[in-house]
Amino acid sequence: MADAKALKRTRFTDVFNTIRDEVLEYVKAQNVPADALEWFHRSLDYNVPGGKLNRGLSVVDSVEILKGRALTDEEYFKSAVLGWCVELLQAFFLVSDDLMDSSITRRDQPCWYRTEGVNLISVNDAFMLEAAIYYLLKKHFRQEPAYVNLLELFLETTFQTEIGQLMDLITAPEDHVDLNKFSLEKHRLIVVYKTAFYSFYLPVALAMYYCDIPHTHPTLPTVDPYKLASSILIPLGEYFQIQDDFLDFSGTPEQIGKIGTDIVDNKCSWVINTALSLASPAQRAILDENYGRKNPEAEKRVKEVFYAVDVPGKYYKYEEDAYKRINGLIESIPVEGLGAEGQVKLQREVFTSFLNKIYKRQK
Ligand code: GPP
Ligand code: MG
Ligand code: MG
Ligand code: MG
Repeated sequence: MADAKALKRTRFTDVFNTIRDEVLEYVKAQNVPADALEWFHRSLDYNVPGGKLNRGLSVVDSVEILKGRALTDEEYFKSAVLGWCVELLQAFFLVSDDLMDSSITRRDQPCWYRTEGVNLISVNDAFMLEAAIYYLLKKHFRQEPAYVNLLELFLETTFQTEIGQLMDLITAPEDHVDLNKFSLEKHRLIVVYKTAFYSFYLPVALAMYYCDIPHTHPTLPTVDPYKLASSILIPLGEYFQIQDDFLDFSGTPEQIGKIGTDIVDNKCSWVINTALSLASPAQRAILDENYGRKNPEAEKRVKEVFYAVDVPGKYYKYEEDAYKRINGLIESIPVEGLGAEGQVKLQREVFTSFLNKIYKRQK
């Protein structure tokens, strides 16, 4: 089992080497100097392949489940290219997010902007990671009927994520802490936009477009499979970001590969919102005085309140409830799949496979 997983990763990572070289070839053909080419090469290697690859692999897994058979080499390669496009989008977001969140480490290494000689050049590096997506889409999908759908999906999802990031940032001003501005409703809105669309809906919808699943069909006039997919994947994404918020506070850097910054950054996270709903007036006063302050002692006092009101207990309960609720949503898809006769159908397993990748995750 573990071996099958490792093999899957290796096959997928092999495709990264191919697409990275294609992108670099393109840049080289513009006659850019060797130092610029080498810089972009380092940025790609440093920022793209080192994560858990859940999003990228989910594109490939979803295509396989939808087709209901092993993929041909060409189908595998193309699905993997789409998967790497999602990972490139993620790299673009993370390089930018770490700068905006003043983060220290990511994926067990210093954040890119903190490495030797990079700093604000990372803004341009992030743009180039994004641009690589559109180069690859054009190169590999220009001739396919799904091309415009794939393109629009990347563009729309990027916009949604940026809207989410804006809400995340302005709800967490650096110089003014006001916990009255936080609420679980606000949190939900932020995380759906900043995380759920790009991390969950995007990989599955890409797989569906690649398999030419239509939005509507004469034999299913009322159900749009993309809408149904979204109605499951957005709650799944919300659950995932709540895990991210919880791990930011409770996980060790060795475990999660990054140093949590949410308390110091004054973030409207699930953890602070949960603690606010449980705190006594005295505990509330400690949170008001110490949350969002750039000092380790204050951060420690906030964490003590989080433990005192048993945020971890609340979280474990939330996780069980979310798992059950999402499984219930998945059951809204007919057992035989949803779609027109004789065409590729949306299957429950697309969602259970994604859910099981993240259930009880520790990093
Ligand atoms: C996760 O937030 C959301 C993103 C990484 C999207 C960023 C979007 C941009 C348009 C830049 P997070 O800050 O909680 O993630 P992490 O904990 O990994 O830093
Ligand atoms: Mg961050
Ligand atoms: Mg952030
Ligand atoms: Mg986080």
